[in-house]
Amino acid sequence: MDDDAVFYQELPKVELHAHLNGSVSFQTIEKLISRKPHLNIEHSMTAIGKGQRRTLDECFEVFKVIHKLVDTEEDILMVATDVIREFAADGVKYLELRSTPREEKDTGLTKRSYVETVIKAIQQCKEEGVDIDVRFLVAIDRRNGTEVAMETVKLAEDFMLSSDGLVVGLDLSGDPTVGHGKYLIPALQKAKNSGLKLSLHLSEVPSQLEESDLLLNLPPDRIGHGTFLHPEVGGSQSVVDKVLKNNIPLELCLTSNVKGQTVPSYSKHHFKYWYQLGHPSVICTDDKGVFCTDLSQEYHLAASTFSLSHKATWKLSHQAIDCIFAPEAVKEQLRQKWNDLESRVLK
Ligand code: 6MZ
Repeated sequence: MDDDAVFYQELPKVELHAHLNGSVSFQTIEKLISRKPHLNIEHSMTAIGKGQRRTLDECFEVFKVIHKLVDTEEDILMVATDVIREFAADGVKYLELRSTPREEKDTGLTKRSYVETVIKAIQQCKEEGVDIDVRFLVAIDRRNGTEVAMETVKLAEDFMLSSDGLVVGLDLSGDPTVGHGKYLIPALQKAKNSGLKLSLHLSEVPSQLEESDLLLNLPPDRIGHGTFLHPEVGGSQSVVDKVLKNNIPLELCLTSNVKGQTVPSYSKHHFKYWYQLGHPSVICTDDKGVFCTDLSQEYHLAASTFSLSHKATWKLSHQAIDCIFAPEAVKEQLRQKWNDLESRVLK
């Protein structure tokens, strides 16, 4: 590793946008494939390598393949513990994982046991002493409509109360070209009223401005991607103003957007627009397994593309602490951790 790569690795980091099944590493996929050889799944079907690109539609096909490989409690436990250990090994000190509870009739997996298993993985890593604080966002897949969204909110509410603070919020994700967010507003409003934090994928594709405008009235606590919110790419100033007025942080995933072809190149990524405004912008991975990246690499790419000094990059990772969903006391602990590491990392 060159000196620069060492810096990004050692930089303490906060990861706020990581889909569990998109974060499964090569090694874990190998283990899953050997558990289920009859599926005839090859590794090339679960990841998008260096220099490769796919349409967003094709990315969503990849998730379907991974879901076939991850369909028992045992699989989920392995996947979640592996993913948490990998983030920790990459220097991530605080992680919010998100995942869509799934029911699998053939294996007896229920949505409730799905969430319980992710929580068990988090607790197991904690007991092992893995140096990372992990929280969970229960995800709504927009394609499944109003009723499922409401069920998911109820599940998240139950776990918010029973998981000892591990379930902190709700994510709205899934194929942005399917369904309309307006039908999900009652469920999202209910979640918000009960104290769940909301992170919503907004304007990941160009056609969603009207939907984003509606969902911003909730308002959400964070925005995933927000690629097409600003006027330079067909968005609107009034939508940008809503984001600014409510100071809603953006979760930005450079490699995911480049490989999924929603932005033409790293240098044209909307990180630039929001960062220049001084708006809270958090670098994240999205799907580190599918897009073959890690958070250190994403910070490295952002810094080299937008000429950020080590000091500016440190500030970026430090400011991400303000955007986490865990309570103020956790933020304080993390700030202390950053302080303790600063003189050694930021030489
Ligand atoms: C929107 C995405 C996504 O929930 O099974 N997901 N949703 N945009 C993206 N950009 C590439 N990447 C992942 O993880 C996989 C699921 O996360 C959402 C999709 O709903 C996908 O099926 P889980 O752990």
